Amino acid sequence: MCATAMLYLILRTSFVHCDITDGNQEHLKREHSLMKPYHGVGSSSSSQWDFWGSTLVTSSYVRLTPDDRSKQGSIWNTVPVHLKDWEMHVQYKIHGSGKKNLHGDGIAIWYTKERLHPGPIFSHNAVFHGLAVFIDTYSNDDSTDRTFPYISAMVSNGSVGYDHGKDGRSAELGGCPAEIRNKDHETYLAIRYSKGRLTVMVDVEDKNEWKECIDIGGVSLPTGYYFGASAATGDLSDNHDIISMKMYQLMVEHTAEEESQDWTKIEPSVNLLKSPKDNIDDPTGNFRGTALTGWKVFLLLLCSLLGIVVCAVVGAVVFQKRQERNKRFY
Ligand SMILES: [Ca+2]
Repeated sequence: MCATAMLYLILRTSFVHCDITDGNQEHLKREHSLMKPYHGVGSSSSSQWDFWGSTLVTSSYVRLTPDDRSKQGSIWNTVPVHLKDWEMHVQYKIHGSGKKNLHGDGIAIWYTKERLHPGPIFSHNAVFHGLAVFIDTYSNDDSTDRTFPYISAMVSNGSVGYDHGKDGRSAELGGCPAEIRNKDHETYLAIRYSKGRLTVMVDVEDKNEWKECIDIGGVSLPTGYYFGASAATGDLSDNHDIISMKMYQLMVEHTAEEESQDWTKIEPSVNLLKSPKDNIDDPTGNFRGTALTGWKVFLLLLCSLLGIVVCAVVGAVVFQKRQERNKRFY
């Protein structure tokens, strides 16, 4: 059983490493990417990125908020994304003078219909259409048992908003804790969307190695939405810096039926086989789920085997009794 589980884990890990884009520059989409030294960002009419609020653009980073109270900042791509399969790599750094648990609130990465909609959720509106990935550094929910910083994802069609007081837990699709704050190096996040599958990967240790954080199927996202990043501070604060956002097109074939569909009309949704709550606080959920299934199969086999043994014993006893009875008659 243990060997099967280990083999699964190894296969799964290697799958993830093979499957992620190699960062092929040919597939880099410059119109959706933000890179040093950020020429023209926000300052010209031909700029492909707008910035808002406390955002400060230097030649080596884009600071969404400084390490000061009550700041809100965001940066938005002005060009809608018309790729069906993509991968966004975000290089960022969250750092500040606050001690453990005395810092906030984090960065959100958006792929939404709305752009530049300031609001209370990491300086964006709580109600949105599309995808959000939260790098949440502050636990708003006192009763939580989870470790922060925590990375989570949410897809919304505008009917459900992000619950800031509960760190978005009721609507999250999955997540993982990640020690991303005050590192000596920069940290990375990859969001991949391809063929209805959403994968979020993190590289916290700067080892050039992705670690899976979220991986779920059944996700529908349209084309024509915008990428953005936003951050906010409250009573507690941090520097929230974006170093780069690099967008890669994934070369994936689609069926003729999929190609003929109007992808801009797709409603953001998730067709979960299990409820979102099952994903909570269980970054190894898939792995454990498989092991559990393995145990169920094992128990089923054991029961079947015991059943066969019992039947055989009963059968043998009955047969012997009959033989004895027969013997008596002859
Ligand atoms: Ca929070």
